[in-house]
Amino acid sequence: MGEPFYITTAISYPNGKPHIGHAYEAIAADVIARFQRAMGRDVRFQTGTDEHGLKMMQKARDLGITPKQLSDEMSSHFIAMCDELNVSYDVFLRTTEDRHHAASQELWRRLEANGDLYLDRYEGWYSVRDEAFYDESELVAGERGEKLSPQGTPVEWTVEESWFFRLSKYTEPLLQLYNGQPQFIQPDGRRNEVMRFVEGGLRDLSVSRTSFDWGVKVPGSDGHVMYVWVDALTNYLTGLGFPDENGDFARYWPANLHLIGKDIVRFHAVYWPAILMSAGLAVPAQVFGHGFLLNRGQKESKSLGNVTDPLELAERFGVDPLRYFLMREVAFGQDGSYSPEAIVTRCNAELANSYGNLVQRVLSMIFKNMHGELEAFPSIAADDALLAMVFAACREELPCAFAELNFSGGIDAWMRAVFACNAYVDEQAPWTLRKTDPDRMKAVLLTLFMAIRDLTIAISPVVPSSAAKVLDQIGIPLEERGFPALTDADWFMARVATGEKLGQPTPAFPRLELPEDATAA
Ligand code: ME8
Repeated sequence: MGEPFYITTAISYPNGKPHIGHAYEAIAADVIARFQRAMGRDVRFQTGTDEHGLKMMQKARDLGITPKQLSDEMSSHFIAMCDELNVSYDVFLRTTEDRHHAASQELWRRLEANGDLYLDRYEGWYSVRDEAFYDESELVAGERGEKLSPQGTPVEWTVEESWFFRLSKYTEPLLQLYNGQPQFIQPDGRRNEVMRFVEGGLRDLSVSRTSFDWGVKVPGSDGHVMYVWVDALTNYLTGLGFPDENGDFARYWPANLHLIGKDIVRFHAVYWPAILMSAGLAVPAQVFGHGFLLNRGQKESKSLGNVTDPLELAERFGVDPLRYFLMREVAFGQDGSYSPEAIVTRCNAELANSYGNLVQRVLSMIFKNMHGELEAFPSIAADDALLAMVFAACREELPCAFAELNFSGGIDAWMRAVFACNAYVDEQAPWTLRKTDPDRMKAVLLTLFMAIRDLTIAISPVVPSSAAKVLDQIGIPLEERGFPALTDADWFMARVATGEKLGQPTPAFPRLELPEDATAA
């Protein structure tokens, strides 16, 4: 078994159906999980839903149902979204599960045993939408002069008895963590923001609520439920079997990567490591705050009427084109914009025309002109140069970029290799060689066959079903579809030795049509 790799997404609030931001995060995490598996790692991939707190309670009240009914109904949409988008999670965790309550209470006891919890009164601002406490100094003025959170959400003055966590005690240990483990918060811009916030000094954090009861009960403190973020963050431990520290926990903790959006970096990069330190547990290797996805440059909101159902997009354009677009178009870490036109333009130019056509043309020519038969062939310098270039892109450039979560950069290197293959086809003109030099035509087509296998393995984490379709058609065994297989110099002769012929290919990357109702960009 390979070295363990534990990756998590944020757990989403199921107070409505999933939106495009949820799909974006799930897809990005899935690409990482599939990439790491293809690199030979033993991946554990967890996602889920964050079902407690005031936001859920208020939404349920508005709908006239219980918060449990709301979370049961809505979490099923999040599970369906992951399944539909081919997200290969190992654990889908719901925070209303009994095992999660038990894990959160055990973590709480540890903070208490370490002397880090005390009872006091909270007086301050709270945003239900962000489920976050804010200092007066952080608030901004709204259009009508009203106070808003730094995220632009309404805040309310809250006064209640509350347990506090001695966050202030962890100011120095946190700064040491950021300095000693510079990759802990990524990208760098977010790291700088967090460091400035912590350097300003930390206040103790209110970690329980008494004005409602939809949450995990505080052990031994009647009337208190945990602040929703305390139990939410604990999900990363629950899914590994905590408080049992053997088994999965021993194997996968600390996490290699918490993948989250930029709005919740503070919870993951400040509160979470402090809580873990207090509980005597190791801190994760990295928290990565990705950017936000905007609809034609605008934030989606019900009032603007521009909320997109990610499953509708997947249905219109296909799951793999949507995944490709999201990973290719947006520089990961920065905000990005999408529109139906942009999806169609990008996917048609790259997936359908450049790569899909290459695959379809080459496999058709092998089928028609060589009866689908593969055989040993003498290569010339141009063939070797092409394969060396493709190999470097697929085995070095793309994996190095993906390991650093630079997806658009990795795909860019891959695209350059696809372009090189297309230029080679044009230069070598196998359709002319068919008459003038049939042996040379075979060498050209078989060189391209080898290149297609490499290109397809490399892009598999991004477009898993379409890539599998190509690899099935060209007869690559399941266990030879990872990155290590690319270094196997004898694979082609082994493939020839099977004697298996190629059949008539069916296109794996069809061209997309812009739906008629799509408005102009
Ligand atoms: O924050 N583009 O849940 P959530 C990209 N329950 N990502 C987006 C986005 C957008 N437009 N909108 C939201 C929560 N996200 C908490 C997390 S974790 C212990 C608890 C991202 O449903 C957001 O940044 O509001 C977060 O990472 C995830 O979607 C879930 O957001």
